[in-house]
Amino acid sequence: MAFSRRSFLKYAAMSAGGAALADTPFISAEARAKAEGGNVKYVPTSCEMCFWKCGAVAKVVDGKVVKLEGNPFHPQSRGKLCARGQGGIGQLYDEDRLKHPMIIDGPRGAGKYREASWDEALTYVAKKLKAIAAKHGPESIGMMSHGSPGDYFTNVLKAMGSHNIAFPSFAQCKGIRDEAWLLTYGHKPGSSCEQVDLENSRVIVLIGTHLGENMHNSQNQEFAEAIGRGAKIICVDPRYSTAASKAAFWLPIKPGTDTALLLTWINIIISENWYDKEYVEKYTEGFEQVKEAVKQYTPEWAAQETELPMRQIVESVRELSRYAPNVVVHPGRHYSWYGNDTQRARAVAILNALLGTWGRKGGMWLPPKANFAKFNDDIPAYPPASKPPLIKGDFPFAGGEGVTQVLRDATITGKPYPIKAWFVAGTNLMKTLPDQRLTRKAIDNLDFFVAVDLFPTETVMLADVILPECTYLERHDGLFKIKTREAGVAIRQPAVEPMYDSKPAWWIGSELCKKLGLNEYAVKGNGMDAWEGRMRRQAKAWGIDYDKLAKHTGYVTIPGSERPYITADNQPVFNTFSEKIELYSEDLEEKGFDPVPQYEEIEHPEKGMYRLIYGRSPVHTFSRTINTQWLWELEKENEVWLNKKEAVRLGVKNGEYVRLENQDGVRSNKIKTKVTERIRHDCVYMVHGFGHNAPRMKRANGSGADDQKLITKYIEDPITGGTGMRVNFVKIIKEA
Ligand SMILES: Nc1nc2c(c(=O)[nH]1)N[C@H]1C(S)=C(S)[C@@H](COP(=O)(O)OP(=O)(O)OC[C@H]3O[C@@H](n4cnc5c(=O)[nH]c(N)nc54)[C@H](O)[C@@H]3O)O[C@H]1N2
Ligand SMILES: Nc1nc2c(c(=O)[nH]1)N[C@H]1C(S)=C(S)[C@@H](COP(=O)(O)OP(=O)(O)OC[C@H]3O[C@@H](n4cnc5c(=O)[nH]c(N)nc54)[C@H](O)[C@@H]3O)O[C@H]1N2
Ligand code: SF4
Ligand SMILES: [Mo]
Repeated sequence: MAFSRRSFLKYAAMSAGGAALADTPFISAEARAKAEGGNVKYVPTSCEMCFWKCGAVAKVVDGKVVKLEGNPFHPQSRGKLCARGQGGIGQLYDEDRLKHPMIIDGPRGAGKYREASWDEALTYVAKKLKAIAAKHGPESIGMMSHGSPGDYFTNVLKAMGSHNIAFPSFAQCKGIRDEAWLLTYGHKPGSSCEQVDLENSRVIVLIGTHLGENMHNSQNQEFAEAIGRGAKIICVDPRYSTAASKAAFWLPIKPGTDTALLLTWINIIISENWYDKEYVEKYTEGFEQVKEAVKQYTPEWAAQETELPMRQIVESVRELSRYAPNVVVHPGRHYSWYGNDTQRARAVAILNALLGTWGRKGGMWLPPKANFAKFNDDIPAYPPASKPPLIKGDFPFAGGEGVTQVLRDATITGKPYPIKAWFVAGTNLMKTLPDQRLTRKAIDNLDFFVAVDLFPTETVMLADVILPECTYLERHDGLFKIKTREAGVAIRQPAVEPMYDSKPAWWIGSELCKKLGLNEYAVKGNGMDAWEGRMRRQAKAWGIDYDKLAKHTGYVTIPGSERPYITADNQPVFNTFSEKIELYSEDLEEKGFDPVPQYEEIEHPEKGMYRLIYGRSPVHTFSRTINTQWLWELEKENEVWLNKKEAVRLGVKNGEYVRLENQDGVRSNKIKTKVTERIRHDCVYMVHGFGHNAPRMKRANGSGADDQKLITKYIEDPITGGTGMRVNFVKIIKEA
């Protein structure tokens, strides 16, 4: 049975009172198992089918996971999991998983490997890495990672003296947005989740952000609640998305012109005096400069540029202003669109500031207040980097998470210095980075390539050594600091023992430290419970009851941490130079960029070509779930959305298979056409992640088409290094 967090809290307040929550037998995982009897276990843990990291509860019967449900205590799941979360069992029991360490036995790419023991594989990896570090310096070993395995291998690399570590969650995802908000507010718009108070919003603006397809659990629950309450949705998307279907205003914008709309909205708000004067005066700097800079952006001009009706542009922003500050312009998440994206994110940040949303009910909640004691289990300081890290490239506002493609470029060109080895964990680079030709070229240039993954993906099958991690349902990780409106701590712990010869990343990293002679960086203690020992020490340092977390609730709140709105004694803190919201950015100006965003026109496709745009399926996560039994059954292949008039012109029928060919002559796999009026005439859309070229992933291999294959062109954002990927044009090739 599943409870919503709300109804449970209500129940608890009626019966036991809030304080006894964790021990309420009704919900304690241990008590629940006891009540059911038999060979049943309930294990609270954290989902890793995507990075929302919902609290999940695994039901285990006779040593087998039979069900996953949402943890009612965890604010990111609220008693529910999305389809992918429930599908996690399919990942665990997928027969195509990597089962043993493997060492290459033939040329790279031929797919020939021999099984090895962990001892042999790790000894070999250590020997190779040491030799490369001795010859080229430790900085010549680069790492790319996504998700929880990253931390453990970051430790290995830094201990060796390399800081060339980059995460695609920066330059291919939300890094651009985060830096823009840091420049403006001195804060990211959220750490694990965006600080949007959708639950209480009266008007929600979504620029591209396709909630309902982008399926981050609690955010979608709040979105649904908001719609149920009658909140108005303004959805800006060239495609009639799920969110658009719930919207009061659907603005089918010409792709790539969003900044024109945003700057015009800002101009209208200022010239009509619809902005929050008191808020702007108290909390912001640079209003007058913004006012001047946006004067040129008139509704007439914007209507032409965006191909939206002028009335719609004005009416939508009037509605937005009417309910301010209890409104929010969603900061978005995936931001690497056109190569000028930092300024689009700045425009969104400025618009929110003028409406006074930061710290306001229905706007953006203020981050929770909690101090976690520093804990690193007495790991010694890392040696200094052997050479300055290259991962920020020439991008003045690239963040610490690094710019993946810079590492790739250095592997190809040897500049500013050569990268000779890659350590890749939990990311499918062939699908994740734009221009697969460059990714392949870089890999071919490597002296050594190690991959840690669950599956024999197209990237993994190019590695020299493959190390099989066990799934999140078979391992300890964390503890995780969770920052929603409140701060909390969540656990990940195994529901079952690792299958086959797979191991948790913490163990792999720790054993590798030992093989490298870096024992002081290994996890303290021996055996498979060493990491749990560390988690216990960490819980103690943080003042948290580990057993309560592990056996009963899976999540605990930090009391008193939740202070979401501005009040007289809860003032927002802006970590900018002026300690205010910087509408005008002197930081940007100093580096030669526009201090107030200006509109830049981009290239548009000629007739007969369509801009390739892409997004999410609610039942899949990127490329990682396509092979997952039940999720694959729900959606086996992607479709290409094509406007109906264009289809008639081309003679393409709904359901017909076609291929797409891009401006560089690169062709996709065949893909089914979805002929629809729900997309503009100048673009085509597909879900990212399909079209695997990975023969050992039997379900996923060859189903659907790969957007990344067609993304041979990308434009780097000069401010942050984000890779604009919606700059490729395709034509439709009918199958003979
Ligand atoms: N063309 C195009 N490119 C994109 C995007 C797009 O929409 N279109 N989206 C961008 C965005 S927003 C993001 S965030 C990135 C996502 O990029 P990635 O995170 O690289 O996405 P996936 O393709 O899912 O690859 C994840 C890999 O991790 C493995 N894996 C899954 N779970 C585990 C685990 O527990 N342990 C280990 N060791 N491995 C695991 C999977 O088997 C898979 O090989 O892609 C970016 N790139
Ligand atoms: N189910 C599921 N949910 C996920 C994920 C997943 O893999 N699966 N991944 C998660 C991750 S890491 C991320 S980063 C997010 C990504 O999700 P979002 O941040 O919501 O994704 P975007 O790529 O920004 O937006 C995709 C939408 O933008 C529209 N679009 C395309 N071009 C333009 C344009 O020029 N202007 C405008 N206004 N709209 C445009 C597309 O039609 C599509 O509806 O999703 C997260 N949620
Ligand atoms: S949103 Fe879905 S896939 Fe992501 S962590 Fe939550 S339940 Fe898992
Ligand atoms: Mo992302």
